[in-house]
Amino acid sequence: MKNIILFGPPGSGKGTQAELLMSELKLNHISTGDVFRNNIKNSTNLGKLAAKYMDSGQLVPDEVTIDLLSSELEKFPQSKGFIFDGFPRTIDQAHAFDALFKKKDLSLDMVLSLEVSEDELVARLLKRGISSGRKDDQNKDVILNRIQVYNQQTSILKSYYLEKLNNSFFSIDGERDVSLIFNDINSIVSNY
Ligand code: B4P
Repeated sequence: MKNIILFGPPGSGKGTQAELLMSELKLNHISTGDVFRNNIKNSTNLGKLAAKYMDSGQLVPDEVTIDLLSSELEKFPQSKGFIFDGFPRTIDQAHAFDALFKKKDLSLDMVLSLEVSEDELVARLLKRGISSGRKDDQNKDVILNRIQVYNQQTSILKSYYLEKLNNSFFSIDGERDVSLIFNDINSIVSNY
């Protein structure tokens, strides 16, 4: 079983690389952002709540996101492993994740951290905003807020996992062609 966290700021390519890795390794892909967006699309209570935060670039509250992650894991009891994309995003989420893994007797194998400059993140997200219809990608202030939230609440997890996993934390230059980034990720994962 392989459990991998794809880590990085908004627009760093987590979703893009997770899709490629999922088809290569036949792992389950859990993207908290995708689950929230599906709930918004279907106008569920969770979707209505999540939209209030996502539209302005804030994080959805930890207790909601942690419960969601836990129930997503339950959906795949026979899984060969998971790619976590967009979770954890706060230190409390990371602690809850540790507790959940311990309870389920699972282990985290590696964290792959995509490094991309702020200018490139803004450019990518604005570009996606034109085609995707995603509200949080259409407004530069919201994008800048998401990056600020990342810097304030999420980036601290790099040192958390670096200390926790040591040799299994990998920083990857995410400011290159999608296929070059994937080649690096694939070789890290296959040599692990
Ligand atoms: P997410 O859905 O996780 O979205 P993201 O961070 O914007 O996207 P990602 O990094 O996956 O970028 P992608 O590959 O798509 O989160 C959205 C919101 O949900 C959050 O702001 C928050 O409100 C909420 N949320 C989610 N998880 C949460 C949690 N755990 N706790 C609380 N709240 C949570 O790439 C972006 C664009 O770049 C795409 O258009 C892609 O085509 C392009 N791209 C990718 N790689 C490229 C490359 N190498 N070169 C050029 N372009 C590239």
